[in-house]
Amino acid sequence: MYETQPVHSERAILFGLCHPGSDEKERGERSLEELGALAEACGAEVVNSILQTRSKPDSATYIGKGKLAEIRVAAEVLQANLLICDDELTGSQLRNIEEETGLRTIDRTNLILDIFATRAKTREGRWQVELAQHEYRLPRLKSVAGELSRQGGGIGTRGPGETKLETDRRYIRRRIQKLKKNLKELSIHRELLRQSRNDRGVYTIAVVGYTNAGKSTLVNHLCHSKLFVADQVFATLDATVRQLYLPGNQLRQKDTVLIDTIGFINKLPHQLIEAFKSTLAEAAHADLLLIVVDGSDPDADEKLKTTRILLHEIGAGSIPQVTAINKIDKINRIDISSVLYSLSIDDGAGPPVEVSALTGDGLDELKIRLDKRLNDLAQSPLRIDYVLHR
Ligand SMILES: Nc1nc2c(ncn2[C@@H]2O[C@H](COP(=O)(O)OP(=O)(O)OP(=O)(O)O)[C@@H](O)[C@H]2O)c(=O)[nH]1
Ligand SMILES: [Mg+2]
Repeated sequence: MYETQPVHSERAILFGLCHPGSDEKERGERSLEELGALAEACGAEVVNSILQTRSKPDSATYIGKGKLAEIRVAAEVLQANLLICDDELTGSQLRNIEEETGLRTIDRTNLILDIFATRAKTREGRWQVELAQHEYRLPRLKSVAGELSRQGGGIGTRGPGETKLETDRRYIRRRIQKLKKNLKELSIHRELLRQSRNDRGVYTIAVVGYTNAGKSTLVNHLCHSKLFVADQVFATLDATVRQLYLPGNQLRQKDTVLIDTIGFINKLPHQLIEAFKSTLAEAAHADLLLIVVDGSDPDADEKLKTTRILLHEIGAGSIPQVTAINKIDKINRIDISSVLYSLSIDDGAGPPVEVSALTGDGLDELKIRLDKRLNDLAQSPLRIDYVLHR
């Protein structure tokens, strides 16, 4: 599904846990599938996926000693040299798994951080990723300083200052402080920009949704902009603001901007949420959210649920919303699942708008809906109070 970038010749076995029950099994399988796409996006070749049913993870080895022995044998047969766990592992779990199997092991968090490290282009983006990587590595230093050194390169090792990272805790702590200070300065700058948009009386609509849903493509079509678009996870790592012309702007005597944001993913590492908080704050401070869902994705409803959960986590859960079901050029409208459709219905906004950001189909209807929603906000006494006091 996602673009592959063959960087390494790593042969990976994926493993994960699921609770008993057929729904849980299906959910676990889909999660492993997504993990496989993430691993492939990093250049690994997935040679096997193992899903173990357990009511809770083993505190020492996550998946259990017996299963690890099986994995070791499978790795020998398949000539695998990397294990990837679908959850975040503790330092001691990582160390125990590596000792039991003799294989380098990384977890989902590490993999996502690695993708962010290869994608971050701006100074702010790079600092945010570096901060998240240091926060992730600090409590795990013991495990990574052991026999299986990570200094040889490969997935899970990319990013700045590798050698020092793994040998000098004090250096990492100092670096974390420095990065936080730098990011704080940039966030003040962002806050000022946001303030100036408020002072000028600009409505902001944050475009949010699961990674690869088509958010940047939609912003480009609506705003005639040229933001980076690609069939890959986390193509966008910055919040970019673009002017949007809506017929109602004049009536409301306010301009409107769309803000393209970072895509969400299931089990988005908390270190990344923390490190990217100033970028994510653009969504948290928006007047309206435009939630984009890839309607052609068989997992669209789960991904919409994940999006909603993450919106709550970043403090954007109660912002008014309009949902757009995107990529309808790839599907029959009739095939949009009723579950997805009912999940997309929003109390104030009504049914979702079906669009294709690629062909432009449905975008006029989307603009009408956004206009209507902004009109409602403009007339709401709550909204006036909100503007005056923030
Ligand atoms: N067929 C089809 N493809 C689309 C549509 N919208 C976006 N795409 C494709 O989907 C892929 C992802 O698009 P992006 O706009 O980069 O998605 P995004 O949501 O910004 O992704 P991230 O920034 O990675 O979170 C690209 O290959 C787009 O060309 C659409 O309406 N129809
Ligand atoms: Mg994007």
